[in-house]
Amino acid sequence: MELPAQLDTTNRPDEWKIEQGMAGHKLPILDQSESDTVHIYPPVDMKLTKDEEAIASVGNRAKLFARERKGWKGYVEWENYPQKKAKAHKILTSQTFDPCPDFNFGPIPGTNPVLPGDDFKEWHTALGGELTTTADDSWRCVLKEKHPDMLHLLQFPYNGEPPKRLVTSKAITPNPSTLSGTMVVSRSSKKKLDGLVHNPKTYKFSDLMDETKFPRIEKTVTIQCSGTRRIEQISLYGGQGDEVPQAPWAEGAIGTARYVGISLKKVIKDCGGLIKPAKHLELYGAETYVKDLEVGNYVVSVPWSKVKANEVILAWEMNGEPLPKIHGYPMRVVVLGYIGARSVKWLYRIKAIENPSLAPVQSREYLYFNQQVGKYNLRPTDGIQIQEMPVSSAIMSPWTKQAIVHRGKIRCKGWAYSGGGRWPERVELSADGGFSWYDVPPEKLSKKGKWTWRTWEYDLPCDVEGWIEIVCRCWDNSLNTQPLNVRAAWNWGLHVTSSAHRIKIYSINKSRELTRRRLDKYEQLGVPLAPLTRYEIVPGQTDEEYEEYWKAHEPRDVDE
Ligand SMILES: Nc1nc2c(c(=O)[nH]1)N[C@H]1C(S)=C(S)[C@@H](COP(=O)(O)O)O[C@H]1N2
Ligand SMILES: [Mo]
Repeated sequence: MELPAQLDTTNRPDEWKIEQGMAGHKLPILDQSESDTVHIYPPVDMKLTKDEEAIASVGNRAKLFARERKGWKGYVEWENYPQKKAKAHKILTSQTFDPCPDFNFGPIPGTNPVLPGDDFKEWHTALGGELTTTADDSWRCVLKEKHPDMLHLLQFPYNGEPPKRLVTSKAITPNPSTLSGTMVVSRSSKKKLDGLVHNPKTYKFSDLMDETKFPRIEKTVTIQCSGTRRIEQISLYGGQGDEVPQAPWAEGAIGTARYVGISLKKVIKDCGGLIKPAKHLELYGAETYVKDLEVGNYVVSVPWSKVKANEVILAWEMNGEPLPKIHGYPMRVVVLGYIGARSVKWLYRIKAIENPSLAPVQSREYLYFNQQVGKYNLRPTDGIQIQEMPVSSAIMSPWTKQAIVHRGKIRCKGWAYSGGGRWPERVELSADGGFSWYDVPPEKLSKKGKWTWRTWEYDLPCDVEGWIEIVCRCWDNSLNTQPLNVRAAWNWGLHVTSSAHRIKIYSINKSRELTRRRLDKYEQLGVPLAPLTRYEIVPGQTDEEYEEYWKAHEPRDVDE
């Protein structure tokens, strides 16, 4: 019989995957709101459009979007020029762009960089002028400044994390994670402090270095991105992170470094102090930020109470060196105990204002929503502005799905952190999915610090053979701890994965006689242990052992 070349089927080519629950997101959205169900398919073959006339009417982009300051490559000022913002908006809305590939439902590309960030790149080139080469400049800077082993999650705006083995190798991260766009700017320029202060001033870099006016502060600080461990939320349910596209962070979006700088409070005092009703400080970073096709600079705010407590630092040195470009050269803000997003890089202006900033990074992103808030019922006012991170922790070694041969103890390593000036007081590990817990002994935790994480190591007792779930959780000094499951903290913004960290491990337990003898046999015969799931080459029992067993025990069958 001739075999048919093609199956005679009406199935779609991915029918099996859909039936197996692996591609349900490829199905049409079902609209059951009326008596007849309607299938809503994504548009096919969407043609990209471009209204050349509208774009040309905006004017000469090289002039419009020119460099704002000498030496500050890539800096276009938006916040001072509403008309310029409107023109940029017009350019971006007069054309359509290829949608970024969605990876929420997988597969996440296995490449490095993982995601190119095409949206952000295209918006920059569409705006043109000074921004034409920003994406390339940024990537060039990454390759020059970052550790060669970085895992680049998003090429532009740059997001990257060190591999796990480097994250906790030292209490001070040798080369911390970087989580944002890159600017190439110079020191020879001024910072402006204005808004609701008595004497608005402009400072040269050297003015701020004047130690008689502004005493130096040196602090070891952990900066954690609110997207840390986002990958666990993504793997559970698709959502919408803020960055474009949302970076699939693992446990490395956190780093600890020693910063040198001055307290922002002193600078405000130097401007004669705040004028009523000022209660917040708006911080301006020089690079271009796009949100919903609206263009601006990177702007957030911190409350005066935080500044007043000397917990907001203007820093220029990191780990004994001038700030690397990618970490904000020449000057960045370091907000102690707040999420990374508030520690503005490439700082050029500070403005005293009454209410938290209306800029998108403060008011429309980095919000923590209730689980029942999603794409179609989301209002920014319903989200909590994320400032202090809750207590969290992560197991950095071993990796999930790894098999481990051990003698009753599994060596684990990781970090623990709490925001807002709280610190990890106890780290606990469970080898049985979170039913029973062991303390990491205090001497196995790195030193306490008000603004820093603690790294830890522990030989976790494990009595069993087979798949186990190791769980890690931390208690901070205020007795806050972590929810036990990702779902409990899942949110549409994919922020703050602070649930206890769970990994699955296959335990090959040599403290068990049977396993030990078996592994010896593998060794004698020179049969490799890996891979785990390969069929047996060394039989579990010889025929003689099998017979012996039944001689010594009751038979399988019973007669009556
Ligand atoms: N100007 C500017 N500052 C920024 C960002 C940015 O995109 N632009 N990203 C922020 C975010 S989200 C984080 S987590 C931290 C990361 O700092 P690091 O790269 O030094 O780790 O920088 C913050 N400061
Ligand atoms: Mo971040």
